[in-house]
Amino acid sequence: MNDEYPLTPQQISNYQRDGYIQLNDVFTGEDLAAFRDAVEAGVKEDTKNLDPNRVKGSYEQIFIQCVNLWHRYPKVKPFVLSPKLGRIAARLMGNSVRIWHDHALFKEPHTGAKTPWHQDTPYWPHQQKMHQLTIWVALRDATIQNGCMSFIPGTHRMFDIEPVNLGDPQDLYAVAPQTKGIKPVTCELKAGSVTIHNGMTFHYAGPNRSDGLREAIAIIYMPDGTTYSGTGHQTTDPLKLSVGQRLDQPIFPLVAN
Ligand SMILES: O=C(O)CCC(=O)C(=O)O
Repeated sequence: MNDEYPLTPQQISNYQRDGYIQLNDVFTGEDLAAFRDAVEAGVKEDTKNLDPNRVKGSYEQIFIQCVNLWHRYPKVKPFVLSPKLGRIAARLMGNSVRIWHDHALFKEPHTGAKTPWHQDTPYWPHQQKMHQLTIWVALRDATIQNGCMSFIPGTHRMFDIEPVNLGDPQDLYAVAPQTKGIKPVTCELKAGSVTIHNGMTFHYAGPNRSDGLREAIAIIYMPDGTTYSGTGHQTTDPLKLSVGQRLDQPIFPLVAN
């Protein structure tokens, strides 16, 4: 789990050009099994009191989302804070990186709705928005049938687009007409492989039409030195930060230089 992933200069420049990249076999064998078991156990515990027959709102139909599992589950923590993932993030970003947060994203069989096209960084209370990135780890195979990720290359350079409301999305071309004509790329992943996207890159995942859960955990990194913008977010609201304050509190640990 702590070995160095052999990221090549070509992969780094492809990521910087396209705003996303796929890396295969980042976790394999016992490490993959331990990571998956730990996240599955955390999601099970977090959701144990939910009524399976409840009426789900439109956001909840997209996926079961459990934020910051690493805070609550000691077996998840070494994976989320792993130097291996941190080094990948730091090399792609070209900066020291802090954890912004993690979230397990489990799309339920048959009922899991699509994840609409969106950019991430506009949702976050950060004053700098260019370099945040997400490592999205497939804990089981992610396929077109069960809702793997797609990306629109180059859209990480498109700023000033209104954030998409995931629960009530508008058509992509209404929100971002400048994406017309750019062909999306869909990335099927074997379990243990990852996609990595810049927080400004438009991405999407289809509905889960399979019989099993689509199980992924997304770990989000921000450059060391990122400062607070003052807008609301569940991770920063309890901290009572001032606008302009650095996000360097213990819940945002530095994981790689
Ligand atoms: O897992 C999904 O369906 C979407 C994930 C996503 O939007 C993200 O990781 O930023």
